[in-house]
Amino acid sequence: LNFTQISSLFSPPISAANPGHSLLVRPLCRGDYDRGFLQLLSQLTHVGHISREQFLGRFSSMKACPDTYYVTVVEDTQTNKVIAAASLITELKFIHDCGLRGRLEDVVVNGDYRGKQLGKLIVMTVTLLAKELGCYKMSLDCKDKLIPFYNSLGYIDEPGNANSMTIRF
Ligand code: 16G
Repeated sequence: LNFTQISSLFSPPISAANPGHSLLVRPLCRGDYDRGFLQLLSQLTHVGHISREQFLGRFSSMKACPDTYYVTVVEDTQTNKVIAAASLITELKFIHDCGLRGRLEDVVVNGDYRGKQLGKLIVMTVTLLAKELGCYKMSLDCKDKLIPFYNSLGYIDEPGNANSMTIRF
């Protein structure tokens, strides 16, 4: 997986550097509290009522773990809104020669922006980042209906290893 191979997945061609008119791919920043980041996440799952202080506190806690939380967003600079997001979380391991595992989390695209390949773009951007950081694999959990989407981007159910299990608290 390299930049050329990734570019060939997009038609018309877009990239993290050129995501489309008035769009910008960048890391999450503190000001995104006011750019609708949490409202965007609520299109994925329950978010709750998070105050500015809570948001900034969580942001600082993530920053305090260097090289771990790569929360990536797409901003529409015309509306000043965050309209897509995806996170890469890296996990330090002993296995795989003290390797690094990547986890793809909290992928969401604003429903009003469907059909612009932004889901593909943001997932491939953080996937390539995981590779560049030296992760030996990247994995995700998703709803059944999204399996074809992730398959199209190279994610597979590994034979004999395709179980995702949960305990809810
Ligand atoms: C999906 C997300 C996961 C998110 C979860 C929230 C991806 C690839 N997967 O599984 O990151 O945390 O939904 O659902 O974006 P929950 O509220 O049921 O935990």
